[in-house]
Amino acid sequence: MASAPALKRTDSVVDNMPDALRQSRYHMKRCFAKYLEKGRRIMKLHHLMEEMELVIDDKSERSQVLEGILGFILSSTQEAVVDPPYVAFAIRPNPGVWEFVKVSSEDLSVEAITPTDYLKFKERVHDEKWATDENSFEADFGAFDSQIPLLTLSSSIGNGLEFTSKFLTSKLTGKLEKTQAIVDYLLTLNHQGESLMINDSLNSAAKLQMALVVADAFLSGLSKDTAYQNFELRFKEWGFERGWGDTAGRVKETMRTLSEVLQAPDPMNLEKFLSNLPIIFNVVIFSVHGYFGQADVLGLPDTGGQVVYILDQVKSLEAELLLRIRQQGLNVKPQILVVTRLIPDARGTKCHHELEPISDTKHSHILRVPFQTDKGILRQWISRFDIYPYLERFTQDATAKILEFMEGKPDLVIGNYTDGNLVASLMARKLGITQGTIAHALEKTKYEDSDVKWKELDPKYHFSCQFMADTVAMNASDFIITSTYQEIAGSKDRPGQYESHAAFTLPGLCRVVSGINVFDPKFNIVAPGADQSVYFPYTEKEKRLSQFHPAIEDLLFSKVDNIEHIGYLADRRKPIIFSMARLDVVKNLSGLVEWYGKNKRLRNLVNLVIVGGFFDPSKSKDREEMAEIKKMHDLIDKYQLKGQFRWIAAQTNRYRNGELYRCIADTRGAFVQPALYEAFGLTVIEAMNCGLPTFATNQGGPAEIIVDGVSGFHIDPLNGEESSNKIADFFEKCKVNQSQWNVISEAGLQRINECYTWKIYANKMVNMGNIYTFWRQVNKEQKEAKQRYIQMFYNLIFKNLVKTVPAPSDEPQQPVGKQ
Ligand code: UDP
Ligand code: LCN
Repeated sequence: MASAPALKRTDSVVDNMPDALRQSRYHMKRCFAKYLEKGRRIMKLHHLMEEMELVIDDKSERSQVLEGILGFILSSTQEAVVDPPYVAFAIRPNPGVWEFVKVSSEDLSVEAITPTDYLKFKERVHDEKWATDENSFEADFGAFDSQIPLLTLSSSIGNGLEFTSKFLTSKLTGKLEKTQAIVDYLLTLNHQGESLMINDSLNSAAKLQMALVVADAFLSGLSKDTAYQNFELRFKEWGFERGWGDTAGRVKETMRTLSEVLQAPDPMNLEKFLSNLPIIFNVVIFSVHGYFGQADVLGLPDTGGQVVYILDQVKSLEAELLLRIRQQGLNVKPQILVVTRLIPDARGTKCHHELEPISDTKHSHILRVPFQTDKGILRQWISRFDIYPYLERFTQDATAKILEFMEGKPDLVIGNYTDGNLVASLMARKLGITQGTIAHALEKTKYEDSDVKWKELDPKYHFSCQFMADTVAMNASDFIITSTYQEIAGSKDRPGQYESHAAFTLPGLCRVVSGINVFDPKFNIVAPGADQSVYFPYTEKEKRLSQFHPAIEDLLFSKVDNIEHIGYLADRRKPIIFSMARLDVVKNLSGLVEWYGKNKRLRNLVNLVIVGGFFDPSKSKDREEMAEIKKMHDLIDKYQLKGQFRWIAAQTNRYRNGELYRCIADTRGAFVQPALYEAFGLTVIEAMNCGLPTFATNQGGPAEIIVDGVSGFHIDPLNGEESSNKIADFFEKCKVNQSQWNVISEAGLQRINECYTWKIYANKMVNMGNIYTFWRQVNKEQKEAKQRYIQMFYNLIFKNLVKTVPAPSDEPQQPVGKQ
């Protein structure tokens, strides 16, 4: 599209559009007439453009029309609804920012409309009666958020913690009495009934401030290393309890920070003080669906990166809690419980065991609770799409087990994916505890028009349950963690996963006129890492796991076909391009094989190795996977790949996988992640951690992980020719200049260490747990009102929808790949 002048910040589309249309009135009238030709319908941007091309077939005339504001408005249009004589436009000038207008095709007049009106336009295409019924059900979660401060810039979305500290600071600023909220909060802190930080004798800001002055003078006389126990009794007399620090030095620092906050609050000190408070000891993490285990589960239906993420998260979180608790001077053992479903038909995994300690942790466990029905315990795996009928009972059973195991309430509950987040919301509500939400991937944006077409899709996916559950959880949650910006607010051209819940409609069921606001400070981008004891650079020779080398040599280079590998590499001197994923359509491994097959230059330069799925389609129960397996075999034949391509079945040993990435790096090869869409993409950071130059999809998370051309490369999964040439160009350059490869390898590692480590993650996670717990307290009344509304929504809408999900038959379940 022609480069168009951007709208001025203060100008809205509705102000600019009339002039823009007027300037090209003749062509626009014809265009609108064309749009109207097919009657009511929803059009995407490419439809609008295609039909415009038909009307204005002269290229230079067209570019003239598209120059200026009109081009800008059209390029920002996500969607339009034709409803003669009107065309309604949903325009997104910036991430998270939407404007809705309706244009009359008769006189090209433009009128701003509300999101509700726009949704009604959409509904009319699918269910006119419902759309025009004045009493159709509308859900408005935003109505309860009038007191919630919102971020203003698109670029700030996802920096919620920083913003919350600033807002809290403003609430506490002014007279000393305004800081009473902190004192009241400190008075509530305890561990198993034993007060922490202060006791009732310091029940006002003035008393606390005085006591801090006295304590500071006293601490100045002690050496920094003096243990807290040495002055504990004296502090108790002054009203202080344990939790300020383990040594005089640390206590003094915490007290100074609080003194400064009481004197004149500033966001940095407030965040520092709240982050270091002893608030979180016991954490529950829900990951309900799939096979949750520490071995032999990856690649099983619905079981992928989420499991890897949570196990690594637990290790880093426990280490962070242990460190903080020690520094707070407390002798408390933190507990983290990952709660999942117990599956009696465990298919060779440990998913039928109730309790399992988590490796490399001291106090963390997996707790498995079965799904109960009227007929007893559900034995088999069921797809995440069919899981809704079991969740309420599961929450009750799990809550009872958790309370028993932890001997009390957890301090924080974190949900994962739709099912885990719903369960976390129900439990958090019941126990009155802080809740964090992690989606990994929301399903809604993966299917075009999945909301308005819900009736069509529901029998297979039960999206009505899923979207309602997601909306409940994201509204109930105190904070939301995402791996990337795009997960919240997308990119310039594509709406984010959360953003797609801002306003949507399920005609005949519910019009969500305000589902979530991506400018809400509950959103935080906290990217995961990869376990650096497993995924470390290929250059760290002394750490390399050489015991795996014979097996990897066999995996890559033996000439036999067996159940673990097929195909072979005739010229082993060539570098290897490598990919590893579940064999889902969206992962596009077959796409990569095709690109490679078609690109002679690339084939001459490198070999291709793929890890994923298995080779016999008749053994798969998943239709998608079956088709992918067949496609892979066809491609091997079609492009005569024998001798240049090795296909290895899914691998479950992460230590050996780590070494495999490094062995690929030894060949001076690269990792390629060609997914049609990837929410985050753990394999991308695993490969980069091993020093393997990485080419990854520009659709989704990897586009943020990699800085194109600096720490790796972006590839367009929809343009195989361009992508395969980009890879070939790189290897050609490396042939001429060996150092090219090292430059990208090292920059990839640098990027990881700066942004994608579990240490950074765990630190932020505990800070969030602490600060949002305080925020929750400060915002108690409003939160309660919203909770009531959410509960009503859950009871009146969600619970009815659940009844439409059929119980599984005795047939083996149909696994559906998880993106
Ligand atoms: N993985 C594996 N064996 C396989 C395929 C994948 O161990 O055959 C691991 C991979 O190393 C990564 C995870 O499974 O840790 C996949 O996570 P990712 O975020 O890439 O994708 P997801 O499967 O969650 O969509
Ligand atoms: C789910 C996905 O689809 C991946 O993109 C993520 O990396 C994984 O979860 C872990 O968050």
